[in-house]
Amino acid sequence: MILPLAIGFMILFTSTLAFFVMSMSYETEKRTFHHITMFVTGIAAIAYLIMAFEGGAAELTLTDGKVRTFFWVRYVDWALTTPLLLLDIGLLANAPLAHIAYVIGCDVLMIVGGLVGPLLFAANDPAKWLLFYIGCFWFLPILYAMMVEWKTTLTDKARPVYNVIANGTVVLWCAYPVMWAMCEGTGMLSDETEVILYLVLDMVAKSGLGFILLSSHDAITGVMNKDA
Ligand code: RET
Repeated sequence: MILPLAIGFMILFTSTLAFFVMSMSYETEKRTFHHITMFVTGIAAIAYLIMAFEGGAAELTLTDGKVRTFFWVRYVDWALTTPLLLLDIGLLANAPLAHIAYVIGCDVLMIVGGLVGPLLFAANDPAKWLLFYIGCFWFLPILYAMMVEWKTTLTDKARPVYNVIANGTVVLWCAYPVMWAMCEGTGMLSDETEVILYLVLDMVAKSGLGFILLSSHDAITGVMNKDA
């Protein structure tokens, strides 16, 4: 269990440093995307380090008596980092800040829905699943923003990289509620499998898409120049 979590920490921490170095080739006022993306991987690196030390976890007994390790610190990580990821994507799309803020609000409700169920009602299926469905409900406006609304405000320069990042994010993010259902929900997957699958998802969603975004010089400078 410790090894994959330590690997996660190392990848995320190295990505954070790499994003910082990449930011140096831009003028200070054009480093917004670098800073946001660095905070995402920086926060997640701390969460992985905590998990590697077996912190931020609780032993939960599900309805059928199965005992699982629930890493609630993941949700603290997500509550901070998914808003930042949406800020990255929304800014890339040139979406109005008020609309990005609305989507972030939905995102926080989504994460809270996933967190409080297992934490407070591990052995109370109706309560746990109801909170999960509420979380899923708040996921819908997020998907709609990325797949429809934000495509209308895009600039031509940002369009190719937006499509890669937004489509990638939609696909990856859809895997998280599925993971919730198979882990916290039903306990179908073992603790080890859960750690490894989340590792893969988190690395691609944060470090992988982060690298794609920050390597897209034209898109970044296009959006930043518009701001200036
Ligand atoms: C929960 C359960 C409630 C319903 C939904 C969920 C979605 C979670 C998502 C998490 C994304 C996390 C990321 C982490 C990056 O490393 C909270 C599991 C819809 C989309 C991108």
